[in-house]
Amino acid sequence: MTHMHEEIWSQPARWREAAALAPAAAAALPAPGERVAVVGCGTSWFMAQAWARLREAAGAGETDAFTASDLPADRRYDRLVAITRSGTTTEIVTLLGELRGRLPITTVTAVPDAPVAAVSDAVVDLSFADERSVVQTVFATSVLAFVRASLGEDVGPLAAAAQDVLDAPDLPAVAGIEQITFLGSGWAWGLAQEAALKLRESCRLWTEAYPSMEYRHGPIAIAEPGRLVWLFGAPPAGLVADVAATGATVVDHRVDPLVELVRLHCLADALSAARGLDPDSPRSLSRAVILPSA
Ligand code: F1P
Repeated sequence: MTHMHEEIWSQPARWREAAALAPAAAAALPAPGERVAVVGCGTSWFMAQAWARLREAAGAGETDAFTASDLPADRRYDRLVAITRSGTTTEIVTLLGELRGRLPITTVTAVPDAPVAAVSDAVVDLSFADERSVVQTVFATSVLAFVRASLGEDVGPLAAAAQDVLDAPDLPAVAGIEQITFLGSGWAWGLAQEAALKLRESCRLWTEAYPSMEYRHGPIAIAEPGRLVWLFGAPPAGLVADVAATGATVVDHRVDPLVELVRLHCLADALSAARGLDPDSPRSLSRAVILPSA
């Protein structure tokens, strides 16, 4: 059994732990109304995108998300939030070092004594959700469980729904499917991008992701039999029929997008095994990208 498998199946318990942490961690998080930039790389960037849209939707304040290498230099924020499982990713450590002292920095990490801590003003310790697999699953979703609890949501029903999916995943048949596109709107778009990344990393599958309303603006041109379109969250009017008309398979469960990401994890687990791949050590990837100094 792979580490990724164990980590996927640990998610409901870790989400409950993450939610329980929220009250004590409140002082480290942006205050309501603060203008916030959330940064990350890879999976953590997609979680940053979801966090930004969730925070704005909750009315907690204007929030932008950037990859750590691409924060516009002239933007003014009240606080920077960084998400990094390893706490060692070069772009994160570099950016925080540059911004330290110019605005408060909160870092959410699985390794609270990693180099990132020295360039942060506050650290949210999610070490209980650290992972041994290179491919991230439980750390990323625990960050969002923590965020949602911090924004006042009851994570208990989400954890229960995730457990139901793990018990009976109801996976789409993907034998013979050569390409999958993931679609989502609002905060679900970050999760659609994460779903696409997960299958690239763990299964070397050709995947793409778009905001749902963008799909008919070009990407639908590749939809055809043998390809699959997977919807995260409720789709816009008419989209399912338009995709079905191409002959592509449509996956449309309409459950909470975070719970749907767990179903995707189950597919990544099954498909990587079927393809004889090791998701714990995927080709060309490492736990963190640590670049040589220029
Ligand atoms: C982020 C990350 C992962 C990716 C790969 C390299 O690391 O880009 O998302 O899957 O393993 O690292 P981190 O900053 O969250 O530790």
